[in-house]
Amino acid sequence: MPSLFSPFNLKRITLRNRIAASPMCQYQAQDGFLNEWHKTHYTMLARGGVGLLVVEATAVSPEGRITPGDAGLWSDAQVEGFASVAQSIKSNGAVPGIQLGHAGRKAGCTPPWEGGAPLAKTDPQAWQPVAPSALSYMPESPHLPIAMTLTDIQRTQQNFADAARRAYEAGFEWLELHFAHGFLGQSFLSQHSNRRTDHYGGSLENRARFLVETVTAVRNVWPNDLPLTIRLGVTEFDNGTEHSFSEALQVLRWFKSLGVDLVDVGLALSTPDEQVPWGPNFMVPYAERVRAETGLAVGTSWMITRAKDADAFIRDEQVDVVFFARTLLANPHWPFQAARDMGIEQSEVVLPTPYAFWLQNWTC
Ligand code: 8CM
Repeated sequence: MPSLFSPFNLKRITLRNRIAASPMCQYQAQDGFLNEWHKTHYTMLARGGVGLLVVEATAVSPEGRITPGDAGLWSDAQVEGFASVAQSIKSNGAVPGIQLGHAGRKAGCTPPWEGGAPLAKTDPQAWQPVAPSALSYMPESPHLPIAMTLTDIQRTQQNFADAARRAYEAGFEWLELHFAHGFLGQSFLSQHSNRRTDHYGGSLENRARFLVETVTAVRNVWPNDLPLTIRLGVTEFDNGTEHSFSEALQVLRWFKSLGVDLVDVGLALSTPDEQVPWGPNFMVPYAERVRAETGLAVGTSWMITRAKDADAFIRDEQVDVVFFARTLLANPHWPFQAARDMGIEQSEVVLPTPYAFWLQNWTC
């Protein structure tokens, strides 16, 4: 019977357990380049015992950054820093994953701890965001994104493919495309942000076209024997919650036919008015339905903090992996503590010997 501490196989990859570190933006990069902050941070998380570690949202182009401090893989020169991080994650027993994204109309902001608002137009670091349509996320924002031309769309899809190739060259073994949280992919899918009248807007098939073509472009460069996964916001928590959920299921079926292996079931966050029903484990029922109705492997996150809950979700085959974020920031050794709380023998949990010895054997 699977449990939180059972291995998980996907393509040629085996995770040592079902605990995954969610992509968590650090906003500490410069011009997209990683540095010592990232190396220490990711090494620490990997050493703590997670099975999968997904490196933070990494922009596929400079204008796709959420903030000026985002990680980026839009140039070959950036590969080296990522390779060093991937190598460190791997040598500490976790599978190195990476999330590639483009923030679309949510690009060009200050980090959350400085307010998260769009950069002032006079700020030398500011840039012009692009989006499916010239509609801002905040209704009365003076920062209107520019509607992408067909050339912009094709270039951005090529940016995704090029960044995926670089991620592979850097040694990553698990790829997540960020099509959630109101960023570019999600904003093409949502009727709230996509008002295009060409073949990228209107019907579901048209609104999904940007995502489907991007997945196809990435699939062509990302090796077939490594997991290709998508974080998709599966529902807009507004008057059309069920409608957007059934649309997402259809999109996921298309993704499956293109060779996508797993969905990281996320939020849409398409408009500031969404009434997200925050609460412990609230996305698990959606993930379970995605798994049952598409046959895709799934993971989810959001307010899952208790090992016993996570273990039950795996055991009951509601999800295949569980993504943790703040829980791991607060305690990178949470996997070890979780195993202990569940009465699991040390041999089943990966903790480096110098840590495990003292934690297991020092009794006074
Ligand atoms: C950053 C800010 C806001 C989000 C995010 C991120 C990074 C990754 C992600 O979601 O999946 O919603």
